[in-house]
Amino acid sequence: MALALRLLLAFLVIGSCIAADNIDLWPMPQSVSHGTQKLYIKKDITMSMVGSTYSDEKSILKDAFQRMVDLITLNHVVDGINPSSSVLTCVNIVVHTPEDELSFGADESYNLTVPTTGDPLYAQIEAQTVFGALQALQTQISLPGIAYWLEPAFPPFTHIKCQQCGRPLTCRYRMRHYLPVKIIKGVIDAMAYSKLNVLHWHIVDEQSFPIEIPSYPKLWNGSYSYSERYTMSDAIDIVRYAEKRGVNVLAEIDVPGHARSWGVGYPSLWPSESCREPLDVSKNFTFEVIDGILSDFSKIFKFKFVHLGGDEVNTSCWTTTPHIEGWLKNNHMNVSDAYRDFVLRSQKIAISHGYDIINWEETFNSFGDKLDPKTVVHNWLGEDVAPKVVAAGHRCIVSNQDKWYLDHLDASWEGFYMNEPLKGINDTKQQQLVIGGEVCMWGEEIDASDIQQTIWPRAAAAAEAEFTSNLVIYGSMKFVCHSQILICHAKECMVALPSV
Ligand code: CP6
Repeated sequence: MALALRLLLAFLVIGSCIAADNIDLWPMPQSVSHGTQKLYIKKDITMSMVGSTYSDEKSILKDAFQRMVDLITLNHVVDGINPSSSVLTCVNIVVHTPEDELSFGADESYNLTVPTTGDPLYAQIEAQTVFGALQALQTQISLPGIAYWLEPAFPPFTHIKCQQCGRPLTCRYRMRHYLPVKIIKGVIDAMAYSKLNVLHWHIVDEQSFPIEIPSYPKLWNGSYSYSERYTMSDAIDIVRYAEKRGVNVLAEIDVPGHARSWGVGYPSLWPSESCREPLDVSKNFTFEVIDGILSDFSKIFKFKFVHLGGDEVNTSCWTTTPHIEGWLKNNHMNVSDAYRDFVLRSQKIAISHGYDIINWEETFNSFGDKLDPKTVVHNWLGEDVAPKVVAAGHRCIVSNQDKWYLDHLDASWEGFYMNEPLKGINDTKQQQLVIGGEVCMWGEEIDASDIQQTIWPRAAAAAEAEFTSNLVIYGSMKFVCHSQILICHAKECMVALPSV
């Protein structure tokens, strides 16, 4: 019944609209239509929630609305105009479910209608979840006709419908320089503008272990410096900040490679003083530490998934360190077996803390048949892997580095726009296993001073390509994905900075 009513409503509204021509929105929603009469916004525009079953106890909508008003005032204050035509005084937001947890696959669809008549004149947002309503507010900020504060604007009657919107891209930056919390929040703001909905935070890498882990308090001895650290409350702050903008935070610990920094505080995690990665596979302590980290993570990072890395593992330290070599022999294992067992044991630990797992594609390439079937395989090397992953029944995130790596500074935004994450996947069921696309900003090339201008606008091109590609570019594409920004830390890049 509810569905029938919704369909009827959608039909009536669309039926009464004029087709969209030249409205500038990015990413472009599924459908947009507008008229030609001028519209003004009242300076003290208010928000209401008449008809909502959602109560906004966490103040998600109220705060988003305030941000919208602040942005519009910041950018477009025009004094001294006494509007003679329509003035928008209120935005009524109808959310149909009380849920306020940002779950994976949350329904972010919305309808946004901005009429030009009515007393009082109010815009109406209708969404299934508060996160759909957030996306609608974001669209409303971006509307050319509305974005001009008390200035005549062109789209009079505007109706926007977004079904699959909200969405998805997974960008990530992983940084080889420490990024202050404020900078990360700035990236999250910009992600929300483009409707990217997952921040993939690659917190730890070879060169730096910047996050506080109460279970193993010496781990962050491996940070660059005392000031280049995140406390638990910084992490909670980031997660909460992101959540309020409809962005999930996917945390990564990259094991067993890329983990040299762990041993600064606990040297027994290294195979030896002279050979420091991958993590010592032969010691139970290694897995106790992983358990401690994931236990602490589970109190902060509430997203359904955790990323366990698994890429670029060079096992030569395992065969050249006598005690590990002996352990391998006693257990009748070669290094490939040990790599596989390391990843699978880490997966079990993460699952015991309630997480679903994401691993980089090398794990699939090396022992795909042994991976937990729920594992999401994260592509990065090339275009030919995703088809194999989904044919094997695994879910996949696509980040093919030939087209979608932001740290390839010469890669153009057109290239980001044109990437086809479903290339080579023709079966509809298999296409649905591609749960996301992710554009990647690794930290070697950027620091706090230039991360934003390096990520954007190319990440926004990828964000829009995913939304609308079924309408605009790729006939067959239906793509629901999520967005991530990967942050990680590496020291070698710091030498590239001019010394002061
Ligand atoms: N760091 C880690 C990196 C990369 C990976 N893992 C990487 C290497 C080359 C390219 C992109 C990313 N910098 N820990 C691989 C996933 Cl082109």
